[in-house]
Amino acid sequence: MKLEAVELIRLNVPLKSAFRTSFSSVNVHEVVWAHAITDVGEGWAECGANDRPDYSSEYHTGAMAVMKQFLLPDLFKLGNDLTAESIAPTLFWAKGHRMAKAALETSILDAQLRAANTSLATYLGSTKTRVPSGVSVGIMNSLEELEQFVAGYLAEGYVRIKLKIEPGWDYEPVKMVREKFGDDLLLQVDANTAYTRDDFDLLKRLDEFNLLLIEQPINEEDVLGHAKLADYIETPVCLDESIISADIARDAIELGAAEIINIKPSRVGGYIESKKIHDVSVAAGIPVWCGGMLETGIGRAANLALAAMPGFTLPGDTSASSRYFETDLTEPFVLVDGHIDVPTGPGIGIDPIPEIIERFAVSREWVRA
Ligand code: OSB
Ligand code: MG
Repeated sequence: MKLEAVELIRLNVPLKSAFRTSFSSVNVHEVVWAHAITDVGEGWAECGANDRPDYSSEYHTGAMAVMKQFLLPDLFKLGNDLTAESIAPTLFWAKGHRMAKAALETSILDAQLRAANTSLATYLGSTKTRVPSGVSVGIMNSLEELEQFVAGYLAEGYVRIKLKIEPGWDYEPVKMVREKFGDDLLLQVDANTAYTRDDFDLLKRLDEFNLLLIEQPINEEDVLGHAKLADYIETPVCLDESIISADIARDAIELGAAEIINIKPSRVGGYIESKKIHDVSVAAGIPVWCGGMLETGIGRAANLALAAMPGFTLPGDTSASSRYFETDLTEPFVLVDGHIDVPTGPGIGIDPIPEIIERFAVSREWVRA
């Protein structure tokens, strides 16, 4: 196939309520999409970067700049030799920028699979037709507010609760949720690197709550620190930010730093690398689950295909459209009995709704061969 053009679309999508983590509080989710035009048809993908370099070093304006100046010219140069599988090797010389690369690879993979009439789930070797859905619950202003939100999500049917934590919002909220909602609730926490090696005793106090896991407690570069923590506490240590490739995943597992892995395709450079991380983890007996970046339906559809792979044995942050959005940009994904259906159509299996793109788009720009 051949890449003819890519449209980069920036959208500002309002959230139903502010989403607060240890690194930011967001009311309007700023989104970038790649819309690929090839000789065999079009494809869509969502870039996982945030507007600021707060979760990773990547950010929207930077991701778009590297796509325009370095990544896209190389993909145009491939001419008729372009395949989704050829993209990572072609762009290997460019260090980092995995979220930018993932957006381009996924949009072209979507076009390739649509043309072949194959779903992304089939391409990845996924086996499930629906996946259990967890929900990520932001840091709140009070325990009362947190209790209301958790009660609401459980009433909707979410099968697992993840609480965002940070110093000062950890032991008490976890204790409250455990006491109010019972010992059977699947409960985990995510610190987004907010702690340090000096906080191990504090984190050990969470052992009494029988959590499924603690996600990325300390600095993403301190993989050895996570191994030391994993030795020190009972709660399984799960890595998110640290795992940017299958090589790092292999090393983190061998070091004992990753007892569980959160796979986010955007963070690791796409779905092909995600599958490698899945395979490395399964071979080592490490459970994986699918993380999220507040994706609209375009990103969520592809994540659901990944989450349906056999090694994804823990519920993901693959929540329904209504978790974050009053209006999604695709047909909404709905929660049924705590699960979401995996799209079965060709490619990512869903299309954006043009009128809704128009409503939320702040800029649309074409990059041509
Ligand atoms: O660390 O998993 C994270 C959202 C933005 C950036 C990082 C993270 C998150 C979430 C929410 O926890 C995941 C989602 O519901 O999409
Ligand atoms: Mg996380």
